[in-house]
Amino acid sequence: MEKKKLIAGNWKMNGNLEANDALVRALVAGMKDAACSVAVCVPAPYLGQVQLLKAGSALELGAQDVSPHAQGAYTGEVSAPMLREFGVRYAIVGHSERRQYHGETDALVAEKAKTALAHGVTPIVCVGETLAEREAGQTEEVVKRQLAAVIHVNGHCISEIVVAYEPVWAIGTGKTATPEMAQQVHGLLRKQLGAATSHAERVHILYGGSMNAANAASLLAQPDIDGGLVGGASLKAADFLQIVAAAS
Ligand code: G2H
Repeated sequence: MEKKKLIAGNWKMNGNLEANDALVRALVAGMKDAACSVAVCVPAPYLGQVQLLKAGSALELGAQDVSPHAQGAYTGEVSAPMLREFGVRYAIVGHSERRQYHGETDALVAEKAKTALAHGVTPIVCVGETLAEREAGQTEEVVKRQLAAVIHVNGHCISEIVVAYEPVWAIGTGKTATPEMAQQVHGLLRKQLGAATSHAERVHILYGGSMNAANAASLLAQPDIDGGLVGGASLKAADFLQIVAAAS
């Protein structure tokens, strides 16, 4: 059976009660015929709101981060069991903005992925090279190192993760990797997964980085691009729904 594509919106630190209401209602109404899976990863305070708004629809809920700990004295953290109480299916881990602004290391990202999985939340593990790393010819080495950190912690249940390849230089910049550039890295990641698990074909490998209504179809046509992690274009229902249509 062919794997459905997955389109996940990453709202980042955007939204408010009124705008979220309009956006989620429009998504729910507009995705009725979608043949792909659709999720929105929303800021933690809005999880309850979006959980209620999406009730009864196929829209899945995601968080943008998760604690490496299940509970305890960790001020400011949100745990995977808390996320589950709000019906959260996915949590982004290791987004480059968290690696860059919050000093998240490969080891921390792996711990977050492990804890999420243990509590029934699927981690969307982000990997990607900076412009300097690409120009230095280090793309393969960087993404493999980032993915290996997670695979080695979670070797037995690797098929339960989602991987997102997000070249850092393409994030929010309007510059997109060409479909061929993205496919080349996705192919490498698939091969790496294949060396670790017999389920590599089942793993969704998403592309992220200025995906929009105009470029989605050509990216999604690549054999190892199983969906998208969409930032800016996920904040407008019409744009996001066009990406969903391109994946359906
Ligand atoms: C990459 C992406 C979403 P954007 O961060 O994860 O954002 O589509 O705005 O580049």
